[in-house]
Amino acid sequence: MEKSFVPLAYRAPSEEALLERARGFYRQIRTRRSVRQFSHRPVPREVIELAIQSAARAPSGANQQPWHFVAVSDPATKRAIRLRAEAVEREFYARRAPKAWKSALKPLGTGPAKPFLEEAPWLIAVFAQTYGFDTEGRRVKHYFVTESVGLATGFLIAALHFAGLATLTYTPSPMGFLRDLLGRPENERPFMLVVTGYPSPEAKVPVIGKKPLEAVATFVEPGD
Ligand code: IYR
Repeated sequence: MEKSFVPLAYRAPSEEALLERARGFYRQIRTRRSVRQFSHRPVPREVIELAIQSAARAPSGANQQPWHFVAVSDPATKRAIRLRAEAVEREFYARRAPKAWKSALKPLGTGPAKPFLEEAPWLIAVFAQTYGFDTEGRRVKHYFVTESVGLATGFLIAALHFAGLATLTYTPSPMGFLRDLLGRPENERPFMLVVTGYPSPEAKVPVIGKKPLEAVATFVEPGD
């Protein structure tokens, strides 16, 4: 494709505004929790459309945007997803999961029952396109697919959280069934299910901690 450039539309905020906005975003995002109990209360489709549009603004390898989002509110489809997912989870908890994995999950209190897959008004299945097609229908290799789709999914849950909804990133393993169930093509692999809606008024979340800055970041500055 012929390259063409335009000036970046950008106005630097003052340093004061920079700090205020950085603090504001952190204050918002730090309240995000993975929620497993949802209200049946419907969420307008436009909210989901906007969040997906936010997700699709994520950077991606060679700007190939190797993702597709299937937003499901249809009860019969949600039920079908739940039934398939619970079959996978029964196998996971009974046989597939190594002991160490199960003990890592203990604090979360998870198990094979996944009622949230029917309770939540929307399930957003995120697909990763392992390759694409050019205008002549020839296969095009995609670069950094996992990184790109991970970024888009991060944008998606941040957008939904910012809007005021609860989210759960859910990955039944294996989850190949989602491709068949949702009729997606061969070049797409299911990446994650993002469950979203209002939390149930009864929703409880485990008491867990997040690592402090010193544990997750190292700064290398002049004079160090
Ligand atoms: N998919 C299972 C197990 C599970 C795995 C991880 I890694 C989690 O962070 C949480 C759960 C389940 O959803 O129960």
